[in-house]
Amino acid sequence: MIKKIKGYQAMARLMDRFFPLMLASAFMPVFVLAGFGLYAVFAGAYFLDFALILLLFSLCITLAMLIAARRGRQKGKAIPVDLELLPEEDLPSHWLPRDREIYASLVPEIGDLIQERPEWIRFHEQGLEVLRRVAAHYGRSGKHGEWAFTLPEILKVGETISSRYRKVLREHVPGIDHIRISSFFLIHDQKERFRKGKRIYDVYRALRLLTPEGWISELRSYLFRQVFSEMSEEVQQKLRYLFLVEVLRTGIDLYGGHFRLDQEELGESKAAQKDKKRLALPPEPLRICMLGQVSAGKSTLVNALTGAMHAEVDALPATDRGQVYRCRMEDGQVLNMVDLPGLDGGEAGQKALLEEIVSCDLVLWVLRANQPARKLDMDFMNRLRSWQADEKNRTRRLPVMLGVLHQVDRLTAPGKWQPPPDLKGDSATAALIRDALEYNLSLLHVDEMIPLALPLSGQPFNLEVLQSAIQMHCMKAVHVQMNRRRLDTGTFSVKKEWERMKSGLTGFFHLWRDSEKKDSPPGSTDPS
Ligand SMILES: Nc1nc2c(ncn2[C@@H]2O[C@H](COP(=O)(O)OP(=O)(O)OP(=O)(O)O)[C@@H](O)[C@H]2O)c(=O)[nH]1
Ligand SMILES: [Mg+2]
Repeated sequence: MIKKIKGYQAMARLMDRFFPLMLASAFMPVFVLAGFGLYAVFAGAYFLDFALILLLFSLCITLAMLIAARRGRQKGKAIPVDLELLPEEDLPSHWLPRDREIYASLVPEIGDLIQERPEWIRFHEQGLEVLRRVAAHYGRSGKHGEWAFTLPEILKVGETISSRYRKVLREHVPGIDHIRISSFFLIHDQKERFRKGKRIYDVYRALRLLTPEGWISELRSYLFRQVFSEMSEEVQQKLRYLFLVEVLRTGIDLYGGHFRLDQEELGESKAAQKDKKRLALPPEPLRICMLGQVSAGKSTLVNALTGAMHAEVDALPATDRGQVYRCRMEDGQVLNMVDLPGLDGGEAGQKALLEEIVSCDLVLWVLRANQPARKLDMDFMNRLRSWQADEKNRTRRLPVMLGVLHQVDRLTAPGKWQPPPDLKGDSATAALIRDALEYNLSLLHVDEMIPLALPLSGQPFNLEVLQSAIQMHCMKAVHVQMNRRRLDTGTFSVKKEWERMKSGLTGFFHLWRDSEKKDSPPGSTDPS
């Protein structure tokens, strides 16, 4: 709501004819009143009074039209632009006196150039013209002299101008952050629509001016036309000027040989860059959610992954609400492990789970190997797919789905569990696990499924394989998070975050609880 109001105000500030539009709508009640007035004229026989008032109003309107026409004629006139936007002390300190002289001599020329008021679509030609003039000042006036730089340099020029211009726009154009380009397009489309029937409309208008409704509509359409001429010429001129000044400054850097000096990334060692990344604010932790039916072994898995007994483990339904365990990987990357309540088929529970799942980055979908009933899982998967198919969620990525075929030790008779040395081998247990994997994969179509056993007594089976699979999928999960955060907030730098997270995910996947990290030496596999 606040954003909307801000956008509204910004439109008003940028478009000097925005308020007249508001005024026009205020005339509507007057128009209705006019109908009643006409009735009163006939009913009360006020013909003379009416004619006099009519005459007076016609005179006023004619006067207003004359003024408007005069303003229209003046449109071709030059619009003065303040050329003093960049004072001497704001010029780059690495510029030599010669650069400053060139700058000073070219700024007024930019003032002249923009008086041609080129269409925005052809504005780049003026940018090139400025570059040409700078090149000429630096003695590069030969054929194609202005192109005396390398391809990476020109790309950098574009990048530099864009980033500087962005800053300039924010400084000089009030509310630019709150106006969507679509608003301008909307106004432009309206303008085009009005243009088509212009001729017939003009005749109709002339006739209509003889009636009181005519004046009002005329006044209203006049106001509309003013609004539809998009941003005011003054604002446009200011924007053109500021852009060309940025081109000029970058041109001076380029031809004056300072361009490299101005690039902060050059001269900075790799180690310094690395330190900078480490100093940056911690990125939002990846969210890994445990999903699965009641007693599938989610909490046991959290404990195994974090190497400790934190999550409540019970044969009876235990996790009645989501529990978050903040963990760290070996290299400092933070993860949030979310232990969710089991899928129990209840509508409220399913809804709550869906909310959790669509706002996480990686799902560990825990399936108890000896439980063939998969209806709850499949229903939930269908719910997820239809959530994504919904038009408003089309641009959202679903989290990475990693299936965990858990408690595979229960596929064998009690007391008979022997971890198979090779899952591809001929042993009966390996064959059982393969069948179960195939069956569950065919039902759920997750990205990958890893068999696992964490028997109470006995060694964990395949835990390292699961850890590497998580590690491998973490990169994809980062993309999911980028997408989610971009759509949720729209205010963070995808590039910066990606770099930060990527660098944090290169270490070996081994988790421990955050609070315990203080006591453990870095890289320790023992959480306690
Ligand atoms: N044999 C065997 N038992 C397991 C294994 N993993 C978990 N269990 C047992 O299964 C039961 C349920 O485990 P939990 O981790 O509490 O299951 P959960 O999915 O968190 O359950 P809810 O939170 O109630 O949804 C516990 O008694 C565990 O000890 C396993 O790999 N093998
Ligand atoms: Mg649990």
